[in-house]
Amino acid sequence: MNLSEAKIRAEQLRELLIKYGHEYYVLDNPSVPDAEYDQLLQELVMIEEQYPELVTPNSPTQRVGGEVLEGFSKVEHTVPMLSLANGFNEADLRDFDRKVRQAVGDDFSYVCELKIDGLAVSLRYENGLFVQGSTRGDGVVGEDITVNLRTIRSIPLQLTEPITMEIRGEVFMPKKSFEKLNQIREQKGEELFANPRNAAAGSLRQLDPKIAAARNLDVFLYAIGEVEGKTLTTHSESLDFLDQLGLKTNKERRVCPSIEEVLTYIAEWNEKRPTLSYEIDGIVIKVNQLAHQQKLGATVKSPRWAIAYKFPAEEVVTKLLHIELSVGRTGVVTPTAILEPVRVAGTTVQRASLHNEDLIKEKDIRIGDYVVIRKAGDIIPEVVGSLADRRTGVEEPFRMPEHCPECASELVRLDEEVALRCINPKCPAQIREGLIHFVSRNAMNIEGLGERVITQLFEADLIKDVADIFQLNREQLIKLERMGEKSVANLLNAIEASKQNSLERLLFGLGIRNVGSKAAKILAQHFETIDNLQMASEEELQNIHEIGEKMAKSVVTYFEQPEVHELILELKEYGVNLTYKGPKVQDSASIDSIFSGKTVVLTGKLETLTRNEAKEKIENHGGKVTGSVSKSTDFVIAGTDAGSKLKKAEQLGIPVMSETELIAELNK
Ligand code: 0OX
Repeated sequence: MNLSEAKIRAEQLRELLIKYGHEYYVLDNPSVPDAEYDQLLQELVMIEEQYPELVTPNSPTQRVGGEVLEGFSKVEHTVPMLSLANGFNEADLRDFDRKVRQAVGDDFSYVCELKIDGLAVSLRYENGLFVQGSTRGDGVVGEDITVNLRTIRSIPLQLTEPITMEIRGEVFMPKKSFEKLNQIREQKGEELFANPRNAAAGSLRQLDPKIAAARNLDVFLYAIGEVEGKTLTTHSESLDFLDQLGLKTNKERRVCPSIEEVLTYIAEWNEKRPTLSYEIDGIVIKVNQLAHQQKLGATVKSPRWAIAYKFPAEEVVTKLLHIELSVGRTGVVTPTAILEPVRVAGTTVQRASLHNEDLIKEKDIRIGDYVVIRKAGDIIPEVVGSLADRRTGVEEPFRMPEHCPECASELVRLDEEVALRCINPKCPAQIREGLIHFVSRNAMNIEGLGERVITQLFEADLIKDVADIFQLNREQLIKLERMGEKSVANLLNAIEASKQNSLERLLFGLGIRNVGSKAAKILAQHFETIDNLQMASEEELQNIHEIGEKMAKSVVTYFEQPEVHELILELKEYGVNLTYKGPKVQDSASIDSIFSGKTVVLTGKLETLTRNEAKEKIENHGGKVTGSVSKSTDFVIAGTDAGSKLKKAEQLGIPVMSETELIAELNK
């Protein structure tokens, strides 16, 4: 075959492969056997190998990129990706319906859609070509995962029209693929994914597109963010338009003339849910008329024209084998139900927290009982109650012990608390849990130093308090289980790097009673050094707006302990930073700036500042930066290529500033 023959054949093959691929992956209705598709694809691969100049970026052979990324870059969503408000029962839905009616009258319809339990993504097509795909992120800025999205066969690389648009949808992993993936992971001794949603999220987060390609992900598209040169009047029309462009939408959608039909749709799908090949966690109800959507608008977080009805969590019955006790960092003793393993919401559950003795009594849960289990928020297993009529007489009521299961000292009930505590400061369980907390993500964030390694180090007597972490050495670490030279080197680097953390991480990590991560930040910002904080009186602490009496007392009591003085000296000696490094704050009302107390929206590309820098600077000048323009916006900062936000600001008569004007104001 010469070049010109090859060119003609390659074009033919591409056309056929795109058609068959669309039938197979998008319409789920193939017209040729799989073997024929594979044969044609193979033929195209060979032609492209022989004549690399014939490869086009959107050839069906070009889905999986060869390079491994170093990280994902950030993508700003020109139209924010809002999330949905939730409803849990009929009353919530009728309430939603009443509010919609109040705003737009009675002349409208709803569209009901299955709520796919996956990951929201945005796809950008330019002149019909897929150019960029991103995650939702915080709704304003997401991550560029184009290379992974290109591997999803149901995402066309080219639309049927040369249109420029941005669309949203949900990437998910079918139930069967999830089960297969977990089976393989189990055989390889790898950690299992908790549910298809996590598996899909984990796959899209891979830096090597080959991994995502092997994961059999799929997509349903359900909204248009922006479109050029096309006027649409209803949501159902938009979805039909997506179909026409070759994009995959969910076919179970239904236009419902009133809330009554919406309720019928929900009841139907509540029954039919198990028959689906993918997971759904509810039903999305949207006002169909786009003009009405516009009129209803959105709150900061979610549109007022849509609501997600969430299905009640799946409940299953299993046997409570026994109750295990564990001692936490603060000495609280928590009972945990050990269950006969049971599948619920996609995973096998064998443990569930029972929280405290009162709750066990209230629910009349006895050891040996059959109990009802569900997952709260579809993640954390909980015991709903017991089935008293299935008792045989051998079940035993549970009593909390009087002594700590780890150190045997007497347990006490402090103040009015329901929890029982071990108050022995030398209790090994508390020390170990405290160390685990110290290195955790929101505290010192030492990667490679998780629960398993800390427990080993603690049991080998290599660390007794948090300061000991900073004098660990290679010889000690290399002896631990599953620790090679590389992990040791990485761990020592991570420990070294953590010494530079700003003070709030250390403060939170120390586990001072009542001081959470937010309070730690306020204290660090206010006092700047640990020495200043250590000298602060209760009164001084309480003078800080966000610090109450209880927290002030805990802080003073903590720093009065001689062991704490010693610990701080040791930390200093090891070179651990004990000062605050973040931005200084002032009371926003007292700042002399035009941004003081004002709400600001950033849009378009900034040239000099990054978005985060601009946000931080505006905040340091007492302003608040939000994602979308509304009547309560005071200023809009418009960079280049500013889109719909700028338009809206102009419509609402909100002052608009350029980046140069912003910088000038910030420098005043
Ligand atoms: C889903 C789903 C999610 C568009 C406007 C706000 C939310 N998980 O299946 N979101 C939406 O709608 C967006 N629709 C859906 N079907």
